[in-house]
Amino acid sequence: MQNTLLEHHIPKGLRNITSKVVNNIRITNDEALLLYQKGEIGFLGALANTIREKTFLEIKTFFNRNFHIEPTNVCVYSCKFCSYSRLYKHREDGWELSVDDMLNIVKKYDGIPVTEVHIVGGVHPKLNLDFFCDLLQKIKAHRPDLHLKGFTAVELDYMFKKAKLSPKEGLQKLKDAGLQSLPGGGAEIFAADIRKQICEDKVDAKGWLEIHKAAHEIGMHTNATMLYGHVESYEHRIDHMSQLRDLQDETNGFNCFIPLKFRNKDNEMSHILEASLVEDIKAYSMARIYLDNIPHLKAYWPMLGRNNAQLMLNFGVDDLDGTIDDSTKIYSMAGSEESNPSLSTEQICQLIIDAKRVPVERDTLYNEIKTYQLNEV
Ligand code: V47
Ligand code: SF4
Repeated sequence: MQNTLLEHHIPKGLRNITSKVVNNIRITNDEALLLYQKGEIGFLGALANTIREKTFLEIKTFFNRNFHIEPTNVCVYSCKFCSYSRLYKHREDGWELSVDDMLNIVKKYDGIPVTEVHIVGGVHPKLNLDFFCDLLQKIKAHRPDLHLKGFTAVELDYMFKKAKLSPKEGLQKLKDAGLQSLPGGGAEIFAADIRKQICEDKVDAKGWLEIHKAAHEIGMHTNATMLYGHVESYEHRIDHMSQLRDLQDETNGFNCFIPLKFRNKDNEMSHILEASLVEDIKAYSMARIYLDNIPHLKAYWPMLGRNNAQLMLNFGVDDLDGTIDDSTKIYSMAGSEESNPSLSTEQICQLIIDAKRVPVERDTLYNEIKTYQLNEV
């Protein structure tokens, strides 16, 4: 092992694992569990940061300019952690946008240099594959340069089953209509015993992974998430990340991993205390240490809060997502302190610079658009 400062602080029992991590050797699930159980945050953070700076992009820190469209919050499913969905039977609480409504949202950004639209919502029983193909085609026709990222595997699973298409056939149709990549939502925690407790009626782990695999096989990149800090254990988190690491070995189609902190406001899991900041730091650091084949680790600031997202830049994170400046409701409704998530390019760059990193605007596929210097912000 290199003779680094780190060496003097290695906790008992973690010397071999540390040596593997700093030498870019993959760690096993048992080793990850030991790190989770025995590593304190300074140590885990130093490891995660070492990997991030050595293997992934030194101190570059990415953000993009994007906006979100949420077609509906009506949902046939009943995930217990969800503060956002309104069941079909309570439709008076829900909204449902037409293709024209959504096109009007896109038109609001005419002349504004956004590069991506992120389209995710509830699973409405009446909105089908043809509706979304029509939407994608119309957005593309209006603004061909906008990258269309959309639909969680949960929405896709429902759409494809209704259309009686395989994931590959359904995804090909969406791709032909203009879809370019998939966000990472709906993964939660893969283990069946946890899904049974928190989201028993939607697509299972096998279905989620099949859809992402099919997307990778037709040339789309996708993201992956993990909802942490509720009823799951460290073992469940490692099992979740291990299924992602295995698929990534096969397809290399995941661009980034996003740990999503469970927020407890106004949902059926409100009695569960939210994870502490120490646990957040462990979740992010461990993700960077364990997922040696997923290039980017994103802190989604509207959910984590901008200050904690900034802090994570020292714990393996190299991406803060976007300068979202519209209404991303899913987190404000679940209790994030970011009740109106909006950060200008200047503000996001300042957060990054204050953490002694270099802000780089990227597109969805992490092509670099512009590196910002201190005096430009
Ligand atoms: O799957 C729902 C999560 C996800 C709560 O790919 C909650 O770039 C915390 O996946 N507390 C959807 N989390 C959002 C998502 C996402 C967001 C930003 C960027 C990307 C990307 C993906 O939101 C759901 C679920 O895991 N979620 N309710 C809650 N109470
Ligand atoms: Fe529906 Fe998604 Fe909410 Fe689950 S998390 S109830 S699938 S909107």
